Amino acid sequence: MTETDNNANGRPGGQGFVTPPLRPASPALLDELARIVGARNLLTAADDIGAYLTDARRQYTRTAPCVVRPGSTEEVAAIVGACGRHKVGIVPQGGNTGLSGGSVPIEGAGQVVLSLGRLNRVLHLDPLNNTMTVQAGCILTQIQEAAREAGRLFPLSLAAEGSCQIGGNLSTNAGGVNVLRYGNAREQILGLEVVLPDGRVWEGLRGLRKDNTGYDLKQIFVGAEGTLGIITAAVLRLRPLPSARATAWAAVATPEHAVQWLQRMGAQLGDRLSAFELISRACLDAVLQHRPQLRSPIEGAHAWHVLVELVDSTAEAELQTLALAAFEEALRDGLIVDIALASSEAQADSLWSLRESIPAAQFRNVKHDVSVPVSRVPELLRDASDALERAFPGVLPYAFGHLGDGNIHLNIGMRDPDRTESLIAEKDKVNRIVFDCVDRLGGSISAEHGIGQLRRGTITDYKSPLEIDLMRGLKRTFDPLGIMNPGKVV
Ligand code: 2HG
Ligand code: ZN
Repeated sequence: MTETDNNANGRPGGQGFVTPPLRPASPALLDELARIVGARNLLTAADDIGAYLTDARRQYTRTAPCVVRPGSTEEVAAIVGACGRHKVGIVPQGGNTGLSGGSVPIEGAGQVVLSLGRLNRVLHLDPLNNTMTVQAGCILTQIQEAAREAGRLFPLSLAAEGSCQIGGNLSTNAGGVNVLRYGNAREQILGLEVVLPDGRVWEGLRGLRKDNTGYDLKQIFVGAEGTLGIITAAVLRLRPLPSARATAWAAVATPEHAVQWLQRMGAQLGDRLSAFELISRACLDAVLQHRPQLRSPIEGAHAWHVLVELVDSTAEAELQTLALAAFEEALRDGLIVDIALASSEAQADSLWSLRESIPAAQFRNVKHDVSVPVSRVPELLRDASDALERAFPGVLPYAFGHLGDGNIHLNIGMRDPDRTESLIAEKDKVNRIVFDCVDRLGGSISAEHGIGQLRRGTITDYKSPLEIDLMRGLKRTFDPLGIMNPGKVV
């Protein structure tokens, strides 16, 4: 099944989930929306709404009758109520940086895009409770900075942090580079405020670390990609701000060595380990070509690299000493071949810019965001590459990602770049090969990028009918009219 299997209402046809038909937004609904938010916050001109209708990866360029920009939770609730009465689908949107098309409409359904960008205030910071209450449209860097100013850390960190919004991060359960130490977006919240599909507001902005009073409702909305309701505010968990950081770039002979080194570092340094990113030679080469001003931190052509970061609340020198001892041991035992330890913040940042340039350096190919148990990552890399080479001789896998979480971005191009487009034309077959390997190893076909419209037709092949049934049951319970982000997830 592909994205084209979404019918005009975004309903999964013939799969046992029937919602009442939805309609395209009518002029009467647009009038109502303009009354709720004021005419200047209802965008309808093609030039004004274009940027909201193409996703970050430029996979989908859609049409929509309008983009509505509420300025308060009450306005969000009123919009949802109006769309419900008119039976019109709503597409909640944060920074529109998602990678699976969850934040842009499906084509031809006349859906209303609801942008949360004006809900951008930090509402409260409680340094003794280590919490911060924010509106959904706050940009991730704005939140990180507010936490830092209070001497705290908000640890969620990802490439799009300068433009993604916390509501979107939570709705997609974003991952990023610090999951190893701090967990996914899911682990960063204590409470939520959510506008439900019937227009009621669930006021769950609690700052409690213990609350054992039945189902954990907030977690149902995290990762639901706006299909069960719209997150309008959140109580975030803050952490102690580390005072020391050690960042290094290592060459390793094989992914097996990298996994063994990861385990060794975990045993030696515990949760000081905050990032452990695997980078294949193809990725590093692509970055050096794409950004010629950057340099490889290590001489020689090595097949695999690891960017490792440790943080602590001790003195910088103490952490550096611990790190050096661990790195020397790894070199002596042959777990790593070579290593460069950053000796300044600037050097650490330039190691990170190598890593962060990878997505742009290999933009056009067949992308996968998969996870398997950490122990099985080497098998995944080998099996998938072998199977792809058999089916498409001359493939070039760009493998990189969050090895510490078992999450690999396995993006497939061709050694001869002129043949990449013909591989992209066969992306369904490429996906199948990769996902079948992942499935055999007990993995997930979407580790951190969500389902959106990109993988909606695929999850039914890799989740059990029971899981799909339970997910559809939730959807029906929360959103019987099917107006919330139709055509996404389930
Ligand atoms: C990353 O880890 C992002 O850089 C993007 O998840 C991955 O572009 C990609 O494939
Ligand atoms: Zn990633």
